[in-house]
Amino acid sequence: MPKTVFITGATAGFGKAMAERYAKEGWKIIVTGRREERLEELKMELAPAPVHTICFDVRDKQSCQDAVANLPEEFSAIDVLVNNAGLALGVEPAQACDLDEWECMVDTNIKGLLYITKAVLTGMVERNAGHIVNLGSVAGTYPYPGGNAYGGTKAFVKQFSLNLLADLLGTKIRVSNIEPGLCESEFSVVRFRGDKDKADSVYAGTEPILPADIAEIIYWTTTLPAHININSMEVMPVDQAFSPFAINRSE
Ligand code: NDP
Ligand code: 8X3
Repeated sequence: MPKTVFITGATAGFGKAMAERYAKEGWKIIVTGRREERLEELKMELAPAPVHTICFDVRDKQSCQDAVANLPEEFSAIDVLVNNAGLALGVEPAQACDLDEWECMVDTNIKGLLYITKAVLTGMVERNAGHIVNLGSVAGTYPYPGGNAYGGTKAFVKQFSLNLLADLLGTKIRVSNIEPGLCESEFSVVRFRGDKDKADSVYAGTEPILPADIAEIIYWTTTLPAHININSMEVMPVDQAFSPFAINRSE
């Protein structure tokens, strides 16, 4: 019996690569995002794999609930939920940030993840089976200039994932928080509000992680024996590491 994976934000980057990875293994795939034509292209690319597309914005609570409630029967028993849809907007210091952009990150990365999780969790608990994978980030652990609200949303994802595990003790449901570092996708294009040159400069001269690498890690995480749970996994390219504390010197 093929398993079913529900991937939010599969029109680009990690989500698209995950859809390709799970399809290769014969899974049933539910893919979501706001760009309908990209969802249709992905469905065609993955054919004849069983793919169900749902076009909606994860910031809309009702749409999230409807997306899960109205799944066709053959896709309705979700084995793996990947809460992947998310974004960063800007790298300006907090004092120069746009409050609407902060709200957008909170609404997408936190509230959207909560809406989908709540909608899917009910069925997982009834079936006493399932795996929720959340896309955190190294930005949820390590502060950096300009990380402000984005890092804050990913710190929420980290703690919420751990707290879910605490609540689900005694069930067979698994929860994992995958925390990537520098990965090349549309992430930086979105972060720099469509400025492709600025986005490219983030990855220039270095070897970032690619979406297919994250897809491989998440596929592995969700196909380990059922008694094993990866609580969290921090993943950075070999070309990325840490810096000393910054110190202001007035003289
Ligand atoms: P991409 O920008 O390539 O993809 C983001 C996906 O999220 C798109 O499919 C987009 O679809 C979807 N999305 C964004 N906002 C919404 C929304 N409001 N409603 C529905 N879908 C939405 O980024 P990545 O693949 O790199 O990022 C995926 C996740 O991984 C994010 O949560 C990100 O924070 C996290 N991450 C990324 C890292 C990186 O360096 N790339 C590192 C660490 C974590 P559409 O626009 O069609 O709605
Ligand atoms: C994305 C990684 O370091 O650009 O979550 O914030 S970082």
